[in-house]
Amino acid sequence: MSAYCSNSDLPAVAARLRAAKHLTIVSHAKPDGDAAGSVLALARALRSSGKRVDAFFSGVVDPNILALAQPGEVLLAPQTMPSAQSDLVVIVDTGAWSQLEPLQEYLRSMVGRIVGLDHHARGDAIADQRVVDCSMASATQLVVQLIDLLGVPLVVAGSPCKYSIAEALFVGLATDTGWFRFASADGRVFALASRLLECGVDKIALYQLLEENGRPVRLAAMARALSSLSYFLEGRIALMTVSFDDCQNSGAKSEDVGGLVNVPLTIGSIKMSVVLTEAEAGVTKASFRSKNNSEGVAEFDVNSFAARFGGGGHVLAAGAKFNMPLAEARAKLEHEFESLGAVTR
Ligand SMILES: [Mn+2]
Repeated sequence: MSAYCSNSDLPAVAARLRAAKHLTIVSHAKPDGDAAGSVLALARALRSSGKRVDAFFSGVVDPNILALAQPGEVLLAPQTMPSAQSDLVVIVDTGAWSQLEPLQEYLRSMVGRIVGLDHHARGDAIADQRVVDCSMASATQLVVQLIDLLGVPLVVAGSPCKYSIAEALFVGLATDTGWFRFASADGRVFALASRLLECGVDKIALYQLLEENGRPVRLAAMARALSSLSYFLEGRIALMTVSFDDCQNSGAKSEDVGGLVNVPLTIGSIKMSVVLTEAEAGVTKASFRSKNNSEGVAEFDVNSFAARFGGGGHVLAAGAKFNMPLAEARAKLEHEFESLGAVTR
């Protein structure tokens, strides 16, 4: 993989957006708050400056995330595919083929007409023009700069949208920082949060929608997952598994168990938490989380760890996908835990 970094800057990207008439905006599959917030904020800003914009969510979409959009405001891929007639595609909050599966063929057909805005450490050469800033806690911090360059206000008077551009930006900022708890929540994050709150963001409504609106099957699935808990490296690593049968029997979908991986980190001795989920037969997804030590250094760099399995993300939060059943993925993972023990103390 070649170095994944900026080859452009935001003013140059803004100029390219201004020149386009018909834009397509996409993000990673299974959009989280940052992916959805980035897509919605940018789409609304470009529409309000007179552009034709097709905004897409792809893969499995959590109904609470979908509720951030107005009915019909975003299209769902792969059920609907973007138009090849677009002048420009903007990819936000990812640059990795592995996260863009439902759109791969489309994106390959659009080579040379793709702009990327990302804050992840790893990615591929999909966008011919990209701005990658890993110092940003959320992609919406890049999107807001672009919107400012486009000269669009963060609250558009007379907009029919239930949530404003400012609220879409806030969702990305809040969710990617664990509602402002993570180490990534630095002064710039709070400065932007302050600006967005001044725009009238309803943070209570957003918190309730995204964090307090789960289904009861969530607790049933969590109980099963907790009963699968096992420890590695003298209790420093916690592993939970959600089997295909668990998913079938509990009726829980992947969006129902969001955040499960964070639960073991509430225990002092646990420095890394991993959840393996076989939501579809023969495909096992892994979520990795770590936390900082008292010096503010990651106990485990889960971005590099996930990269051993072809995944990635951030130092404290990453994911990977194994095209194999749960038991096989688990064996691979446990083998790598052993080598972690050898290199870290
Ligand atoms: Mn993000």
